Amino acid sequence: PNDPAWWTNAVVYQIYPRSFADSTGDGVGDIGGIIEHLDHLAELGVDVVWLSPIQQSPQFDNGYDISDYRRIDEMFGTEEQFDLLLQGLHERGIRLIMDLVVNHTSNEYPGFQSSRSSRTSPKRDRYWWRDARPGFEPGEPGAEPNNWRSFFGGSAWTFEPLTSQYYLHLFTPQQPDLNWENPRVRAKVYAMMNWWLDRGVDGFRMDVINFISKDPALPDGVVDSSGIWGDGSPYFVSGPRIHEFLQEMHREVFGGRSGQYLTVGETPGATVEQALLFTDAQRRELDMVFQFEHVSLDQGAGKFDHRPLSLPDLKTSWNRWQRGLAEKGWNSLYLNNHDQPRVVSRFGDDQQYRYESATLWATLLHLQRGTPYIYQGEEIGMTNAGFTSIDQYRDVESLNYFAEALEQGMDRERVLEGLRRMSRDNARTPMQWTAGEHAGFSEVEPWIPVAANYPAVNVETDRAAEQSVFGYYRELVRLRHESDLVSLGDFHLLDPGHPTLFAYKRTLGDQALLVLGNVSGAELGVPSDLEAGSLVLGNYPDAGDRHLLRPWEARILDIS
Ligand code: ISL
Repeated sequence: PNDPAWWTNAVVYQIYPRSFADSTGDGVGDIGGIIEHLDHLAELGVDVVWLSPIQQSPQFDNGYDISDYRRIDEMFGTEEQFDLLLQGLHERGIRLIMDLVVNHTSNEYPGFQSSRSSRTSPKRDRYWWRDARPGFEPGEPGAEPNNWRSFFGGSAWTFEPLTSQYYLHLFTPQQPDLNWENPRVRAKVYAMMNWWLDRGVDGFRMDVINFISKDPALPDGVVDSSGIWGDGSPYFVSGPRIHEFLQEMHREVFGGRSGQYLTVGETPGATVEQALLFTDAQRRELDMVFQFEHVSLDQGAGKFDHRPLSLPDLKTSWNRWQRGLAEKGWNSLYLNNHDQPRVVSRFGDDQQYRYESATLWATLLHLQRGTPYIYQGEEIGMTNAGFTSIDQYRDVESLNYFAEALEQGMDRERVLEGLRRMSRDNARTPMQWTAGEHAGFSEVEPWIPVAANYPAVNVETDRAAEQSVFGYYRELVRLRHESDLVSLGDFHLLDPGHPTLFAYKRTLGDQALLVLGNVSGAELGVPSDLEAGSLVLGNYPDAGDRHLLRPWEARILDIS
């Protein structure tokens, strides 16, 4: 068989540049700030950095709305600084992957400006323009071409009086969707990707890449609880030509290249079966995808409607993904990113057992088969923001939801409670470097408030502590690098129905590891058939009692 791909024992670190480190004193993180902290990444031992978008953008959705795909936004620094960053990473043996946002552009992208200018613009067909619904006056309420709801509230269509038609945007009106049916659109995207690879980057994280192929009929979706809006996802999630487009992209961008690249697709709503098609190496589409099943288990009717996580549900879900991508395909492993609340607050205990629960979740994630992703701040156990007032929030999704929910008569405190739990801003507060002013992120007031716990939770304090989250992550990264069993071994879930014990085995040849996690703040008896092995790594200072797991205790045991 072929040698395993280089990324099978790699660990990726995600940087959200505006919240990482501010080197210019304007309160916003930037490339210079990343350069100042390269040794932090090298010491953690990661192999790849994924940068959230730094290209020119009006920043309506924090850079996920790009207006010039080949330029660094001034707020993040200069072209030279970008090249220095790339060089600094490469010197440390770290690869760099860029965010590729090509389901949509910014509405300020020149191609969209031309497209919207007239019905006969040569670029008209690069976006989705449609007439009003038959029988309605263009622009009047209910006249949208279909009933799709946008992810960030309201209709997915915006009326353009200039030409009396509507354009499609699955996200905000400032993020019009590109029409991938148009071969010119695809050719432009591939040329741009090649341009970045020629500049030296090592691959891409592809934003909502499974949304790029839409059913051109754009049919109405089933109406949701609002009674107005419909769910268009059956017509754009893994749409009719998705595999054709990804195979074409692979051919046109990576086909003639011999370097070591990484592609990871963000694929909300993807099933295991679809993920297998995306990541089966023989199909030449993507190396791996981010799936969303495990981060949807604590949601009810919508994202802000909380329900408690059932551990058996999580085990069932992860097990299905581990088994489904065992022979072919590959998993990416994550609990955090810039869109998700912090795992230690979400599924752990961010007070008394912050260290223990942060390292427990790290263990359960990192000992699986797949490529783990660490989101900035996760490696020191950063918590949710703890915002109590709406004017602390910045995220367009959160602000739109707040306005819409109040308008619908929802109780203000309940809405704020939903945001406190689930807002994307929980992940976007400034990186906490020190106990000093503004957490060492900036010399001035940052663009978004620092979480109040920074005097206790910060890189400097954590790294000096006897029990350091950073130190523990470092061990997990080292294990993956050193052990074929960790990177390539088979996964076997144990005790699937247990409400608080998470147990699994990894096996490769005659080697075997047992992973045990107590997902609770109470002591837990170890089932007698699992009282085995010698401790490889654990999150308590001593091996403890083999019959008993302490609160949020995690153990990795050699049972070869
Ligand atoms: O966080 C979400 C909203 O509840 C997700 O649905 C998110 O919108 C989805 O995962 C797509 O995310 C990506 O594309 C968005 C951007 O806002 C996110 O930051 C990005 O990760 C539009 O580009």
